[in-house]
Amino acid sequence: MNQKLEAWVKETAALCQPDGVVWCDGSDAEYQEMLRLLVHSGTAIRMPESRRPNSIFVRSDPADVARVEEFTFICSATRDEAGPTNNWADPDEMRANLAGLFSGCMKGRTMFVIPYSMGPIGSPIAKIGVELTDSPYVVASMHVMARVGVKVLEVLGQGEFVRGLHSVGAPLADNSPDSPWPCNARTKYICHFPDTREIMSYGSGYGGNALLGKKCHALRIASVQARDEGWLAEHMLILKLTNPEGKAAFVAAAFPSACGKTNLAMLTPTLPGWKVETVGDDIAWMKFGADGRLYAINPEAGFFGVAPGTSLKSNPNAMRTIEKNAIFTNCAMTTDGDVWWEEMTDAPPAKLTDWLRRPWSPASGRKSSHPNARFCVPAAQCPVIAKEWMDPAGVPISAILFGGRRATVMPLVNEALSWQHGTFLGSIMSSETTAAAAGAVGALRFDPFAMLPFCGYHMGDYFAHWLKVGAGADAAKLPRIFYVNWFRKDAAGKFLWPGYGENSRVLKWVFERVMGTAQAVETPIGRLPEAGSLDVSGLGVAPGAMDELLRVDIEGWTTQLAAIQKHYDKIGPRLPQGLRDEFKALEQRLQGAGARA
Ligand code: GTP
Ligand code: SPV
Ligand code: MN
Repeated sequence: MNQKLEAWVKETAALCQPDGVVWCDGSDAEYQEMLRLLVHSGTAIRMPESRRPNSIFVRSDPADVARVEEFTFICSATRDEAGPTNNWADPDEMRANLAGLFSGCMKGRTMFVIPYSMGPIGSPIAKIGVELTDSPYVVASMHVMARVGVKVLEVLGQGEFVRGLHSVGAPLADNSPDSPWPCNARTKYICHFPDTREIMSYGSGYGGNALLGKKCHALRIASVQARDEGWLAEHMLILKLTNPEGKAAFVAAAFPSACGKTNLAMLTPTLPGWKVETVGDDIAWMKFGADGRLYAINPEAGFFGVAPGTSLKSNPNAMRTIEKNAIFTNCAMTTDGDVWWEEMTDAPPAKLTDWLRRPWSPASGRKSSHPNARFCVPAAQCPVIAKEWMDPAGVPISAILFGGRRATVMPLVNEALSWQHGTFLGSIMSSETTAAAAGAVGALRFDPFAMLPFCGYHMGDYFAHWLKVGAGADAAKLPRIFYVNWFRKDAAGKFLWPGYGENSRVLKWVFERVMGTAQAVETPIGRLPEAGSLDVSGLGVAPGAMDELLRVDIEGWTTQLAAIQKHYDKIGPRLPQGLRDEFKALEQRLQGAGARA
């Protein structure tokens, strides 16, 4: 037994005062026991075995449906270390505040001890954490999303681990009934202590707030470790792309939350002979191999994917992945106990129970599922999971894509001129906000590298880290960087690009650029496909739409400069010189192009 772990569990139990402490072994029997507990307490409904074997259906409290960025804190020693894009709190003050909140917070509940490994157990890239939680829903979800249990403790030995303390913040008085989704509707704190590799999460039981291996550990804490140790912890999917001749390349892509990572990771190409297979759908840890190439692992073991919009048309592989052993949260329920969500089928069912447990019909005039309704399912069940997905050495990355939801300005695809220019493009990423986080939806904001809510330190230092990683590498072996945008709209507000499986056309161009066979034209903003080099055969887009999708919008970019300058001003003096240079160079190229026009 790890002595530091034992002492910490004891100390935490004394503080939180649970009725009992259970060490999770990671067995299937334990998973079944969690499902039983969730059904017994009214949190979950078991789905019919004939429809979705071994699956449950859960509805959360309406006050607990997404990540809460407003209450997410980076408690580094100084405000400056957390930087201008994070909420900072003094670590001592926050500890004192949390000690008050956690005191007695698990009364009437069980505290579960979940040892977990992010990455294949024993892999040199994997990292170990332990989550203490009073939520059986979290235990069940962690079984799916990470490798958990005794086998992790064996590898841990007396080693170091990330400490994650989680409580739903809803102690139970003697014999009082539990609510179906215990949480603290008023008070939530998602706190990170990067210096001591600790996480303390209070008041929410949902997703990234509560499954601490995911965003809290694998991104916020890991980004700090990556900075210190010279690697990259990123909000990226990883896919394997194979051309009709059988040649394969691996691509990583950073899109903000609910901007298409899961969909791209398991896409069904519309181009004949091309194949996409999944390595990961949300997080990539990347390190240089002995051969000088950048290798990526998926630290997770499951998918926690956005349900609405998922259909046999848009993402058949996801639909097949969720046929069994799934946990559904905040979807609608059909009359025969199955799930439904917006766009799952062409026509909605006549009658449903919505995620708020109310009767629903198409005439209700509201959505049946919460927009951030999710499925949680083992990655191994994905019909197109790549055979390399658990390779402890990772997969060599040939291209990195950045992208977001941009109705205007950003073209369908744009290749960076260099690693530094690619880092610049990552640093100026912006996207319309989505339901993955509480707050306004559709508001355009800068979300550099899709890491705005997930970077555990100063964003300027994070940019500098990217430049340093590139400068220290063999340029010929670095992944090429591209900026993509599936979300360009026409004047009527309709998407210009069909997206989903048709994104394989862009992947093909990326693949051929990497292999040196596709032509590009150099423009002031980067390299765009030369006429005819993007495969549009059989693509039914409206006349003129392709021109618009690939237009270099000099005026739009020029207008953008002031906003980028403001964004950079906010980053402040820690903004690296290399990016200031890129900004200047872009400004000059745009001026040149404007003068010629
Ligand atoms: P997180 O799990 O929150 O990190 O999200 P994600 O980046 O994995 O996004 P996901 O693939 O789940 O897609 C989110 C939403 O975007 C879904 O409603 C999709 O239907 C929609 N979407 C995904 N790809 C495309 C696309 O190519 N075009 C359009 N128009 N919508 C897309
Ligand atoms: C995201 O918001 O980027 C997610 C969902 O992947 S959550 O796990 O809730 O962070
Ligand atoms: Mn995500």
